[in-house]
Amino acid sequence: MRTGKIAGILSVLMFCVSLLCSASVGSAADVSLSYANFPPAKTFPCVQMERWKQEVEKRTNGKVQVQTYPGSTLLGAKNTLRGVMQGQADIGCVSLAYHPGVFPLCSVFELPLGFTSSTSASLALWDLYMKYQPKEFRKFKVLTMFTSAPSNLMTKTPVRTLADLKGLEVRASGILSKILESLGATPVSMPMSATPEALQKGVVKGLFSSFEVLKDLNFAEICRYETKTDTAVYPFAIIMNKNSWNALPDDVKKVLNDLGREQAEWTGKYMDEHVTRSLAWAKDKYSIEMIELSDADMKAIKDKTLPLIDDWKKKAAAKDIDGAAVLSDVEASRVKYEK
Ligand code: 3IO
Repeated sequence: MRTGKIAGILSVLMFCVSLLCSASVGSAADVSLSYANFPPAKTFPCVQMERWKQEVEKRTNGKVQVQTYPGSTLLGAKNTLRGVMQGQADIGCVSLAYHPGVFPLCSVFELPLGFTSSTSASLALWDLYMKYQPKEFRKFKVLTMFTSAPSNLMTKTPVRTLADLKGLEVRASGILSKILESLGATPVSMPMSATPEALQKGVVKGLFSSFEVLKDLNFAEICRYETKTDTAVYPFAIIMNKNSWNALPDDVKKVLNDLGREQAEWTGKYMDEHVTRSLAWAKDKYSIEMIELSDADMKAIKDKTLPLIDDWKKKAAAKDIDGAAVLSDVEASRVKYEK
């Protein structure tokens, strides 16, 4: 009887304490934002996501809390656009090349424009976005943008000459698939998140992307041959649901706006350093072979992919975009940031 009474009082007390705790946890953050990302947590789009979360939580003194969902746990590569538009996530990461025709202006970055680093391409992409505020993003608030490092071939069999590439099934996306096609390969378009299985099953014999995935997705184990082409990058956008954005207090909006360019640069630098680290790791662990093409093949890549720039211009013109002006702005940025 007595112990029963004490136990009763104790449980009421503990219940009150738990109520207090959950109330304080609930009020610590005024705003909670969900952030969907398609590839695995170790990859660079997710590393930059965690960095952005940390910075936002710090700079808003905990007023904003960000819940991150890597590895397609909230939205996958192909449904992030719709998911963020419909509010299934507040924020999402989009690889523009997965949506041909949807981004007629910013897809310019999928062309072989001669960027040699993710840092310079990311800053140039952000500048282009800020200058043109293209209507392809009108349904979203764009928080930041960045690109991969220049793309290279990672294959199961050696590609020592362009002739070795003929008919080879290689995974890419968007205009980068057209680059492969113009070089004689058989491109298979799919998101990066579908690539491990496609390589495993032999649906593709290699991929065309930046080298850091040799480590982050362990592709070095299956793709022992790496052929340097240093061609186009993959552009990315971090998009936010418009209603979620409009509901933010002004001071929070300012923090997020101030972070846009800085995040683009941070991600570019992280990527460039990580490519170097990943290549060293892949050499050490799997003795990958790095192959350089002949000068003649490198020139052939330039010549064969040149028509893609005109194709892009025509498609841009159909959407009332002055492609020549865009290309000359991007070239000016390239020169400025590659110095
Ligand atoms: C990429 C996408 C997801 C994870 C790691 C990555 N490294 C480079 C990319 C670029 C890209 O979107 C792609 O599909 O190759």
